[in-house]
Amino acid sequence: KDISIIGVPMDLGQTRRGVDMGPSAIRYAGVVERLENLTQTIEDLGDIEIGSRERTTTGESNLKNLKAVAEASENLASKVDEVLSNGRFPLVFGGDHSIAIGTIAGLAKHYSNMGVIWYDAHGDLNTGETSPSGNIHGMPLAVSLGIGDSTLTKIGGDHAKIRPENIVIIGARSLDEGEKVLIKEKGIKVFTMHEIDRMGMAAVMEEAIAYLRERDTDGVHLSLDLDGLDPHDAPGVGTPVLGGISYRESHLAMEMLEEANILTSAEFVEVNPILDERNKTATVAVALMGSLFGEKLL
Ligand code: DIR
Ligand code: MN
Ligand code: MN
Ligand code: MN
Repeated sequence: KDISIIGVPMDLGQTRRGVDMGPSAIRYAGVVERLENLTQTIEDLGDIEIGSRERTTTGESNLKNLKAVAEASENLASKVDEVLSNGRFPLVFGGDHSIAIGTIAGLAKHYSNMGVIWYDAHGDLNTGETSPSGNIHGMPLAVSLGIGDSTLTKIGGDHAKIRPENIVIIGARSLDEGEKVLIKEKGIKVFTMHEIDRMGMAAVMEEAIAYLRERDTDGVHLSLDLDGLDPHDAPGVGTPVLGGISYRESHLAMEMLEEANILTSAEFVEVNPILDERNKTATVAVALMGSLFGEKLL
């Protein structure tokens, strides 16, 4: 794989400061050095431009910082589109999870039946109506389905970017009521922590990969929110939830994705070095990327 790194220093999709430093923290943890021997080539395209940084307090929408998030998403979508046009693998670093709106909008220019693996404690399926927080980082999966505020759903074209039956959520343990309704209504495949505990991560990943293969996807995107992991292993996140996926289980998941050779893009989000313990969470992210791009124990 020829990888192009895109940093997105975005913190406007939620209210805790520091997640905009995620891309720096991941670079500091040595991502290029770690991956450069595993892949054919790796280039770092630097960070994309984040629009007007002032936070909107009032406005016509209950979505926080809507305009700035939309602007940044447009920039990111163009950059992801460009990387794919060059035949390269986009590897995106967040920033909060609202950046997935732009990543997926860019990917959708190249894939018409894309699969998405959403590795997260949360569903990120809220809309302005169902959101308990107004934080856009809780909405990107809904937006990518074409559900939610039109300022966001129209980014990259006024159409749904992905199909509900092409989504697999892994690690869910904090779903809002409206998200549960949407999951059932749309028939979205979810492996909650219950299934991970019960089946084990190996069986979960086998099923997830087989499920996406059956859908005849033309590309598969991994959107990995570090809060999918247990806070013990990934403490540097804005919304930690106890009882998460372990470090080892996460490595296994990455190794199985690498073996299956189905991924065409990936993003690692919600790394917040201000809330972290000595850059542990970025270090974990980089270690997982090692497995994802072919590092072997022996
Ligand atoms: C919550 C938290 N469901 C919300 N979402 C988070 O604000 O919509 N997503 N933290 O990663
Ligand atoms: Mn998320
Ligand atoms: Mn999350
Ligand atoms: Mn541990």
